[in-house]
Amino acid sequence: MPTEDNLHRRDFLKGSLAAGGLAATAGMPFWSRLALAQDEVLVPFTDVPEGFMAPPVAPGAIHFLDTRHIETFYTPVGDFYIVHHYDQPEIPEDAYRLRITGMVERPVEMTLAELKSREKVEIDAGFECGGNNTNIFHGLIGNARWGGVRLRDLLAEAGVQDGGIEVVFYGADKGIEEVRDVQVEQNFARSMHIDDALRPEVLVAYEMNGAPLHLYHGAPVRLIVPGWYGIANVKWLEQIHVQDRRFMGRYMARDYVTLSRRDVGGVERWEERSVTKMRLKSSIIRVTRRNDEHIVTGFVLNDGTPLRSVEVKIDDGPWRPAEIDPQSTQYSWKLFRYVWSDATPGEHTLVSRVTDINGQVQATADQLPEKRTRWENYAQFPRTVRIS
Ligand SMILES: Nc1nc2c(c(=O)[nH]1)N[C@H]1C(S)=C(S)[C@@H](COP(=O)(O)O)O[C@H]1N2
Ligand SMILES: [Mo]
Repeated sequence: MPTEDNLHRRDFLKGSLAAGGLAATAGMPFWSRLALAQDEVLVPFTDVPEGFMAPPVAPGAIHFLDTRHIETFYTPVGDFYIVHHYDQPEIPEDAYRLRITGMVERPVEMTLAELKSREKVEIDAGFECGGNNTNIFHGLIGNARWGGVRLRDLLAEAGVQDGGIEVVFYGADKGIEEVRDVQVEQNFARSMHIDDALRPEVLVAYEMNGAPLHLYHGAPVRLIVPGWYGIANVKWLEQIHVQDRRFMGRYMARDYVTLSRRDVGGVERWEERSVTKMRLKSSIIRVTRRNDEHIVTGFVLNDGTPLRSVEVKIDDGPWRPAEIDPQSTQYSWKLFRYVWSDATPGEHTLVSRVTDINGQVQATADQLPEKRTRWENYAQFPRTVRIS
């Protein structure tokens, strides 16, 4: 982006938010309304290559956000990132069945209408893909209000048997997988321990931002596991299976597995760990100018542990406290902003870091354990801008 780009033209985002049926954020502090003021302009990042563009939403395509243009607390459905590993199955609503099988007293098979007749819960949850990366400026990210039924209510209805320790979630999408040299057809599947499955915030969701789930986001039903990386949120969910041992499918045991060098009880080892809870992370997404003031905006994601602070550092200066959007909830993304009133012309490096109430501090890339896989990128992310 070679020149300052007036963002005000992008009001289609606001339009689609209204279409999603969400209440306006009247009464919120002015800074939690992210749409730019008429006289506010985007300051160009010098680390974004010229011509960098987010891919459009299209059938079969991956989509990520241009994080410079995040303007709303709830990501409009039409701009929420999209990741899928097989096809995007179209399931007619009247043909849909959710099955609960395995180590349960009363196996369940229910229609969408039957699912919707259960008590409905809504929760804000933001998440990112476990493969989100700095080369796309962390664009595999979104925040939405999800509506559905608590997984634990459905499991209680089915009655989990003693010894049922693992809950497996199967999507309707499938592909050919190779295990050693054998090729078989498998559906997308993920699993979790029964204790995680019984967390009250885990939803079998059929709504996103007040509307039925869109095909690309798993229509008609998906799992939402607040606080976990996106991979946990199984789309096109058709079967929940309880079993007495760990599930070892590709996306649990072989893929979305972080290989890093860690201290394992006093011994340094290369360890493989399944991508589950989101790690504590913040990132700057845009810098704007309005009159003499510069405003640095960013996001925080984590596993839901309350935060203590978000801070911004400019060049070699001190860490300065940023404000966290009061609209944030435990599992939403947390947008933050820092008003930079003493910006001087020229190139500057900006970086953010977040600290949670347990005193865990977002580390620099150098401080993190050595990692050999592309998953879980949560280091401090320095950005560069040019102030004119
Ligand atoms: N059935 C199914 N669910 C899936 C996937 C998939 O390939 N198939 N991809 C997962 C991954 S890796 C991510 S990051 C999220 C993305 O959800 P979204 O496309 O709604 O943003 O869905 C998860 N759920
Ligand atoms: Mo992902």
